[in-house]
Amino acid sequence: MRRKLFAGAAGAGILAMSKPLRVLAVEDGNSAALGFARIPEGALVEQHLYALPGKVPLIRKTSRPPNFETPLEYFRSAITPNDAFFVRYHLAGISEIKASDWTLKVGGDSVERELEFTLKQLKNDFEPAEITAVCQCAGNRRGLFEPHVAGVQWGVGAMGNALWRGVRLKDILARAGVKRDALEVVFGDADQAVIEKTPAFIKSLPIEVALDENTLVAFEMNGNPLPRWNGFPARIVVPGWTATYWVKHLTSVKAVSKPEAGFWMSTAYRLPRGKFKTPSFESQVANANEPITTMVVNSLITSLKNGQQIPRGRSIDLKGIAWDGGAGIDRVEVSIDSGASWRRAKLGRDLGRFSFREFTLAVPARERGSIVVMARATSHSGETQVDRLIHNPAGYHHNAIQRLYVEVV
Ligand SMILES: Nc1nc2c(c(=O)[nH]1)N[C@H]1C(S)=C(S)[C@@H](COP(=O)(O)O)O[C@H]1N2
Ligand SMILES: [Mo]
Repeated sequence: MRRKLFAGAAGAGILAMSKPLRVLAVEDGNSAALGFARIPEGALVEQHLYALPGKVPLIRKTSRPPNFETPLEYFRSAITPNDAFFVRYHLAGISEIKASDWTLKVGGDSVERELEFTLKQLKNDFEPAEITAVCQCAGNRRGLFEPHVAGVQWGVGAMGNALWRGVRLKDILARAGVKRDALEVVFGDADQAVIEKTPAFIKSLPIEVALDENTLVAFEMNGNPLPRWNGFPARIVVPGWTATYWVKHLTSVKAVSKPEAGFWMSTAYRLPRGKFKTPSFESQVANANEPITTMVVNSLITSLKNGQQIPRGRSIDLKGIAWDGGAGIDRVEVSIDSGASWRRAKLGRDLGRFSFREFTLAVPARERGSIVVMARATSHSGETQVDRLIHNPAGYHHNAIQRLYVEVV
């Protein structure tokens, strides 16, 4: 397979190809504008919109590796457009793979036989499968953590929701024959570290999650080939699980009988044990910590900005999206009295339990003064958003309830 680096080799790479910088208006991604506490100095203060090739201007966090966040306005509908979908990479060297050169290798000590598939074979020889699912970085909203934690200082847009289409990973693995001793399935690895010591981006999933009928090797997103920044030509889609497992530019799948021990499993993307009620990735649990797994329930108000003025007698039009780790959204409640009382918002069309779910509620603005507006999502499993942030060292799972102030004038 031929590979070409397109983003890391030269510092000028992305910059040279991109449209000119545009300064982002303060309110666009600013945490205060979204009703979260003021962020530490330097964290989200400097934000610029920047257009990678094939993308609309996104909020730039870092250029090498490319980390770009989706602006709020694109979350006003349940499906995130491909050209506005966020971009997250750990390593600066990203492979540019030609579809005609690409193959997927299937192996590992827990398969009966090694196989290799071209894209054409995957498309022609397997039953197609599709699912609408949220791809959310574990560190989405990290920049809103107080106290501050290190890492990419994401605002609210390190996520997106798309219709993914491809084939089931379980069907691919079945061709290779999975042995009884299979413990995990390991995914790699197309990115190249520019600094040689950085370990390759390799992730694994528990065998039962890899064999779940919803876990896909996807080639399409919203009816088009995956954008190159989002994993062209193929990526893993693990509905409900945080996006760290959604390996892009997938080239290899291995069923193995021992836990994957690389840095990206053993050290990165871990949570203190027992802090969250998400399922455990049992073969990877250590004394103090365990890998992050599924997403926690969350919501985002997309129709209001902090400090927005609303004429008395009009209504406060509350709109937003809610999502969780796969139970599906049961309800979104809204409060306009700092959480003293709650009323149910109307839910939008159900695109499946892994999708964003829109919500709306119009509340009459009867009296002058400032109002605290909050939205709280609850999943079908009864999980609800937290009042206070659950702190953890790497800044994952921020699902504290948003508080926006609006002025009725
Ligand atoms: N090849 C590759 N795949 C990857 C990553 C990466 O660095 N390299 N990062 C993961 C993480 S942490 C996230 S949040 C998602 C981001 O997906 P996106 O860039 O399509 O939005 O990709 C995942 N897959
Ligand atoms: Mo991530």
